[in-house]
Amino acid sequence: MKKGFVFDLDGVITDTAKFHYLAWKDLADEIGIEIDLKFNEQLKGISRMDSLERILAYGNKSDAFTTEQKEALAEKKNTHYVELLQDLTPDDLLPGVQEFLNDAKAQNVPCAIASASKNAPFILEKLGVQDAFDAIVDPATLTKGKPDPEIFVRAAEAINITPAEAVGFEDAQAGLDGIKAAGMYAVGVYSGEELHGADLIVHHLTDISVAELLQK
Ligand code: GL1
Ligand code: MG
Repeated sequence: MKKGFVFDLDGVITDTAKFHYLAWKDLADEIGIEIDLKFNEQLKGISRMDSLERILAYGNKSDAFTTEQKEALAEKKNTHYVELLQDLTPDDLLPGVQEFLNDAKAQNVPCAIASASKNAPFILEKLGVQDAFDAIVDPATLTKGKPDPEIFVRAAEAINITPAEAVGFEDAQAGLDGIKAAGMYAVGVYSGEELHGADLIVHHLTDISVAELLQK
């Protein structure tokens, strides 16, 4: 029996994964590195600085910038990304999310956010669902990023359940690996790329119910 839900944000609650891609692609272009959607899969779930490092390594430019320059590049990407978020509204919740969260609340099932994004609180507010979550793990307090299970273990702790009592939702392979390594039941939210190791794959949260998942 499961007792709580742990959600990734980008690509699970809302389609902000596309804005991250746009902002990273623009920045990469500017420094002469061409990235595509296939490469972008490797960035999903990965923190801002780690994403930048992966892009630089991909373009053989790992040593081309100082730490200060890298920080400025990451900041530039974020400024662009935050601009792209300005028009987000509750209509941008992915199909079934609002209903699923309402249902969880009605049944007193705690929900947490486990996202590497430092913009998570801002996005949840824009979407009008900040009150649906009992906890948001602060990614700045983590020692390791996804696929390490740390963020998922911390999310379960924050809602007072064990990882074995949690169902985790992810659209990225690194996240799914983290959920499984934490010992949770893993729901993969399919976004066009193959996902491995999920206990269940759905296209949208409309495909499953709170009651059904609590039985897992
Ligand atoms: C960071 C990265 C994004 C993405 C998210 C996780 O978000 O920059 O590309 O990988 O983590 O979904 P942020 O910059 O908002 O902290
Ligand atoms: Mg994601």
